Amino acid sequence: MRQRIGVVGSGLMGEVHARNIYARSPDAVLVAVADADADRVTTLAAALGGARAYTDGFELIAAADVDAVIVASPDHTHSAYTLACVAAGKPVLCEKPLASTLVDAWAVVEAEAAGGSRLVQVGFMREFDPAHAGLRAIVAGGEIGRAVMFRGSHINPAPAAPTTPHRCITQSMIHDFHSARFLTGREVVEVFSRWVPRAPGSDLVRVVTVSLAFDDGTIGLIDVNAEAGYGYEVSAEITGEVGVAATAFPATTDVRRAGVVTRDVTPDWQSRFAEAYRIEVAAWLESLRTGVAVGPDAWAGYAANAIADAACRSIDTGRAEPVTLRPRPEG
Ligand code: ISE
Repeated sequence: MRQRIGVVGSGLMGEVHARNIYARSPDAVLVAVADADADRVTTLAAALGGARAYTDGFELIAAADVDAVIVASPDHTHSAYTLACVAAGKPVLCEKPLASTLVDAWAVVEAEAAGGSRLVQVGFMREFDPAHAGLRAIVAGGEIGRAVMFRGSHINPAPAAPTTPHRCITQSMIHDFHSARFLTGREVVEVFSRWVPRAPGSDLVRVVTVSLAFDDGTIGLIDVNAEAGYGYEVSAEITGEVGVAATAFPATTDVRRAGVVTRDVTPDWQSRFAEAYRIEVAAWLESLRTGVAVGPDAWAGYAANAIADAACRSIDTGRAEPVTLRPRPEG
C-alpha cells in the first residue's frame, strides 16, 4: 500500500524532503504540507501534485489520511511535533537536532519508550551518505583494527547570517557529534571547546574546535569553519590500530591545464548531501513498509544533544566538561 506522508515545514529542508517523497511515487504519496507561512506552503503544495496545505503542523499530524510524518520545521519546534507524532502512534522522520534543549530531547526518548515501539528516526543524513556509510562498514568490519581516534572537519561557505559559537555547535557541529558516535560505536564522555571570533572581541564565530574523549579511551577532534567562503566540505577519518580510513573527496572531475590542477568544491550542503537525503527518505519509506526501523534513533538524537550541551558549556567555562547521559530506557 502507498504510504501517505505529511511534511511539517516548507523551508529549505521541508522542500527537499517533500520533493523527494513526491519523486518516490508510487511507493509513497505526499498528501499534506504544513507551514506557518501560508503563501509558501500553498505554493509548494500546489507544485507537488496538489497536496493539502496546512498552516498548523499539529493539524497535519492529526489528519486521518496522514500515515507518517517528516518534521522539517524550525529547530525549536522539532520535539513538540515529534512528541505529537509519537502520541498519535505515527512514524516520524525528524530533522536534526531532535530538540533544542536536552530536556526536550529526553522527553522524546521517554515518550517513545513508554509507547513500546520505535517510531522516531532522526535526520542525521550522513549515515546514508555513501562515503560515510563506506567508512562505517570498514571500521565495523575490523579492517583497520580498533578505532583509537576520530577526526571530523566541517567547512561551511557562509551562514545566512553570522553565527555564535553556541549556534554553530547546536546547528552545525551536531552532525559531527553524531558522526563521532556512529563511526566509532562509542559514547562521548567529555568535551573541550575552543573558538576564534569573527573579529577581535566579537561574539560571532569564525572557527570552533571540540576535542572529545570517548568511554573506551578513544579520542577525537572536530573543527567547524562557520564561513570559509570558498564552498562546503565535510570529511571524517578514523585512525585504527592497524590503519586509517577516511571519506574521500566526493566524485568530481580533476582538470589539469596550464600547469594547474583544478577540482570543483560543492557550493553548499544541499548539493553535497543531495544523494544522502534521497537515500535517507527511501530507507525511511522502506522501514515503514517492512516495520524494521533504520537509521539514527531518538537515543542518537538525545546523545548528540547531550554532547552539544556540554560543548556549549565548555565555551562558557573555558574548561573540559563531562557529557552525562541518563540510563538508556529498556526495550
Ligand atoms: C545545516 O543546517 C545542516 O544541517 C548542514 O548539514 C550543515 O552542514 C550546516 O552547517 C547546517 O547549517
